[in-house]
Amino acid sequence: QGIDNAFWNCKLMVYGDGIQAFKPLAGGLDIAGHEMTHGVTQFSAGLNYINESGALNEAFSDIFGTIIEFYAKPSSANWLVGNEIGVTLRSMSNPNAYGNPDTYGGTNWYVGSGDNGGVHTNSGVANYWFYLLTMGGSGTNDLGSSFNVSGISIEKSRMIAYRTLTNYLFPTSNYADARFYSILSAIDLYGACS
Ligand code: 0ZN
Ligand code: ZN
Repeated sequence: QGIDNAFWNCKLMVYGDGIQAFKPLAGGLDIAGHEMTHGVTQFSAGLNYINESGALNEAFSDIFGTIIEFYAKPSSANWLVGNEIGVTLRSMSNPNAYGNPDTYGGTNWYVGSGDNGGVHTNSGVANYWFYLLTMGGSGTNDLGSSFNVSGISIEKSRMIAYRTLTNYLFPTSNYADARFYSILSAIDLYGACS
């Protein structure tokens, strides 16, 4: 009671009932998906919940939480995490809007020991990866590299994300590993040069 949060404790999920702005957290489909994905990650890649591996762990929870929302509620689904409970915590389409980075080492990239090394902050980079892969987009990132990505649809992007998480990543995987193995997963699924 009186908790504005939800978590997976390695065995079970806990959902707060929300205090003022927060409605009961079990009411958010993306939140439930986020917490359940922590269980999937624990028993597959086992990403350590600290620093870059922890940021990837967090991102996969946001990614599958959002995939579940799009699957179950296609007409109202969105790229925000938590808006169904009255408070938006993160944006996958624009991580900067909530103080998180969209670029590795870019604006808002967290260096420090809080929040297990910024796991809920640096997740923004992989969240934005999944958004771009799905929806496409173009621009110049914080490091001055321009990009132009054609979205491949969530039906395909979710397969790449799931294969990366469950077939390849391991407890100490970092962002460079995620890059390498997500490309490998895409090749496995859709062919070289796809
Ligand atoms: C975290 C687990 C938080 C937790 C950890 C709670 C240990 C108690 C013991 C997670 O599953 O990664 N909860 C999610 C989260 O992103 C819940 C979201 C999906 C609704 N929490 C963030 C955090 O704890 C954001 C957040 C939620 C927050 N409620 C808050 C931030 C209240 C500030 C105040 O940072
Ligand atoms: Zn989480």
